Amino acid sequence: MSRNDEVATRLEEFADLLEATGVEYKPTAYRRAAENVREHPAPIEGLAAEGEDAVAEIDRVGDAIAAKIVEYVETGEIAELTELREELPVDMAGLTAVEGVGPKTVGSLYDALGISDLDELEAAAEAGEVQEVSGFGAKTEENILDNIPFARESRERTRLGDARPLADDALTHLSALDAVESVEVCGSIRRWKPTIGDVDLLVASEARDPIVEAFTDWEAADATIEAGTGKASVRADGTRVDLRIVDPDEFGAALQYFTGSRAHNVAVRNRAIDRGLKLNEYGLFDVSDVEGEEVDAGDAADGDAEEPDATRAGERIAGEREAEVYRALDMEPVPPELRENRGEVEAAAEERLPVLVEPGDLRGDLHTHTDWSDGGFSIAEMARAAEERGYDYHFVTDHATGPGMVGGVGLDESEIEAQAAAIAEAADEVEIPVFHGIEANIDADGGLSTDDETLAALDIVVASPHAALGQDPEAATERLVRAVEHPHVDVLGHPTGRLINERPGLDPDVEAIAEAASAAGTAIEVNANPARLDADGEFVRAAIEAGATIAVNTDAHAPRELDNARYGVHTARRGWARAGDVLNARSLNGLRSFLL
Ligand code: DGT
Ligand code: CA
Ligand code: CA
Ligand code: ZN
Repeated sequence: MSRNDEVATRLEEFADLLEATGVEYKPTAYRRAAENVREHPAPIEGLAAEGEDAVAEIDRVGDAIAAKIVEYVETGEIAELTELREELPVDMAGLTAVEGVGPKTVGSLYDALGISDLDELEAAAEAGEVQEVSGFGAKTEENILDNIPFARESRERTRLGDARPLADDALTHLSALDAVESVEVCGSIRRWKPTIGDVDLLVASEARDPIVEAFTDWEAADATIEAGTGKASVRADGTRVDLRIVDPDEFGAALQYFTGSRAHNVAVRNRAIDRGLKLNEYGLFDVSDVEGEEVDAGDAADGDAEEPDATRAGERIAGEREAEVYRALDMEPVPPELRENRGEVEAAAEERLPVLVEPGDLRGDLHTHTDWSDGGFSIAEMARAAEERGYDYHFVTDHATGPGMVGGVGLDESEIEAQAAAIAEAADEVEIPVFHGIEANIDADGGLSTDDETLAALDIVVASPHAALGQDPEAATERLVRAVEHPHVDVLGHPTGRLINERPGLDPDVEAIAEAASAAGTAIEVNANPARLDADGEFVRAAIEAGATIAVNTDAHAPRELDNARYGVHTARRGWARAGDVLNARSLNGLRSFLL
């Protein structure tokens, strides 16, 4: 964590505590200041050393906040914040992770019932005490109880979009070491799961201690959890990062083992046992000549290994390269995204694994925003960013007005019409064609918030749910099916509306939507924003099995967000998507014939 991040986090904590104690306006000022400190290009400790005036030069940082920042950098604490913490000793982050519980609620519940963490909140809600507090009711209490499990889980898992850049940074750091022959991420992050418990790294080297030392010295490491021989764990940005170092000739087997998932590994290991072989993190071994005691006879006899026999006994037949491990088991090498034991082991054995879509297959983005709605950049700036990424075409789909669009963000019919000319003008500034679309809102009943005549004139209509996201599954399914069947809708955008670790979103019958999308010729979006990853892998798989088309879109509100496309592609791969399944992997002509 950079010092800017650290200071911003303190300011945000300050804001929450102020809000919880009933202070008005100030919390907003602290949050805005925090955001700008976090984004500020210069290190905050440098500015603090120059004094309060230098700190107050940061946009939205006033004198009072600047003084607190200098105090923090100089002394490691802010006296007023320390007092607030004593006044309100609560697990703010844990409690506010519950949807519907904000700092103010935390303050009220602490005052009335002394609730300081999730366990106490759950106990009080179960005992019916929460609904007795003024301002709360039975419904609020029920919602709190419903949302606690999600909050617990979200506290334990990191978004892929936060963990992946961290892992990439660790890879860069480790691969620069002379003693390192290979380095890879493994675990859930290599499988591109939307959330990850911890980051797993694997290094191939003859060396041990110097690598452990370099790892614990990694700039992003805030604390060392353990540093052993050939193994170490650190905490970085609040996430645990595990490193294992193995000999180069065992790297492939270790990579296979530590990539998981556990269920995939059990299935692969059982295939090995069926062939008289033994697979573990050290290699694939022929154990037919090994005396009974050296092999775990139990596993071999049962033909079912929940846990591997972790010895090097037997004749090693593969281990240096991961692909060889699979091939020696008469399987195609299985792409990490598929390793969830959902039929990939059988498919690999029968050589019918799909050739999955790759990041380089995308030819354009079908869902992007500009400063006409809530984006931060002009049409031309966004189009240029698409062109710079080598895309063949670019689609602008600003928000239409409607439910969930607060503060006049969305465009009404006349503004949409006016935007057409602006798009044509911006298109002159780039070499690639720029198209005019809209992100329409799907109302609670499945209708759209924009009239048909306006929609008919556009190049593309992405329709997405933004409000009424707590609907029951039946209503959600009906709503989304109706939207998919709307004659002008081309793409169903972020179908569930989930925000990972923040809100669960809709829980529709994905098969029903997949069938409807296939029949109507509407594509289902994989929204690549790492806070969304929506549709997820399972939804994508249902869509493809139903014969529907997928679109991988970033929903970018800024040029750099176009780089999130990789998260969408890997999510689509988790759903077994091939390039042919992806609408924006098509040429402009192919795309046009779909949109007509
Ligand atoms: P996560 O971190 O919760 O998102 O999920 P993973 O899959 O990264 O799990 P993690 O970090 O506990 O372990 C990484 C991989 O290593 C896991 O997918 C399978 C393998 N593995 C680790 N420990 C064991 C074990 O005790 N038994 C088996 N069968 N596999 C293990
Ligand atoms: Ca992990
Ligand atoms: Ca781990
Ligand atoms: Zn949206």
